[in-house]
Amino acid sequence: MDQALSAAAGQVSEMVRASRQIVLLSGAGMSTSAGIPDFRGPDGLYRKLGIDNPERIFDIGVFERDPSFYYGFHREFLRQVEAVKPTAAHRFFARLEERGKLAGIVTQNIDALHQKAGSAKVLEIHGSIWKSHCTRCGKGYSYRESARKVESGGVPLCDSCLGVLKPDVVFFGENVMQLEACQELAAGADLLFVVGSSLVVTPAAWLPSLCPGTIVIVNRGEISRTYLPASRVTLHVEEDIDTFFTALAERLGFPV
Ligand code: CNA
Repeated sequence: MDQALSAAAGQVSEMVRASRQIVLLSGAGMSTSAGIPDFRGPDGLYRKLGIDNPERIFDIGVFERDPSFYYGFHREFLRQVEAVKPTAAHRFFARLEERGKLAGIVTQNIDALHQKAGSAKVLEIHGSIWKSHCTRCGKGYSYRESARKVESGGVPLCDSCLGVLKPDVVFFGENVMQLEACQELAAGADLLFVVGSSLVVTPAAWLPSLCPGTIVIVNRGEISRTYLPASRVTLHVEEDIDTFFTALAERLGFPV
């Protein structure tokens, strides 16, 4: 193990031992090693899709005008999500929860990999793909029902009123979910991990500013520091996420 990695794992293991209310704010970088590309990283979707303004995929105005643009992306995303397994980093936080150390997770991800790893205390601030609803009559659809419609091509429509279905994912221009609970979690953290997020998307990017404790960032690549409380960021580990959490878990005596 290289020296910088070993030193960072050693330092953070002491912080974990001393903490009782650990909180994680996770982003798309946490799932890249599972095979789901992030948005803004070097192999991210934005670069791959070559779309001028890729945030349009999750723009509610664009969805309302032309839902087929979104469903072109969604169909591919569903294929990926079905196939993937949680990473070492997801498992690490599930183990912390088992040990009574974790107050909770706020995830910006919509892939449910925290839950697949065994985490129960998960707040999905940007919603998830596990449920959908009709944008006209509000009828709810399970993951299976909507996935079947999506796989058969085109834009999925409601059985009752032929309205367009929309997954319960938060689009740009919509309110995030469970914001108050997310804020409470951040405000009670004695140690906050920010993992695999560029901290560009608000209000998730505001959450670290509420943390009264110490903040550890694990992220390679650029992050926005606009809302980060610099004095509370004890460490920024610019390492591969799985490599770091595997090393940290070994230090703590519970390999993942
Ligand atoms: P982002 O803006 O794509 O940033 C991800 C960050 O992680 C970048 O800085 C990358 O360089 C970094 N990163 C990627 N892989 C690694 C790695 N192996 N080791 C270390 N660092 C790495 O993602 P955010 O989450 O900040 O953006 C918020 C959006 C992205 C949320 O609304 C998500 O819903 C959305 N998103 C989610 C998924 C998913 O559910 N897995 C996938 C793609 C996008």
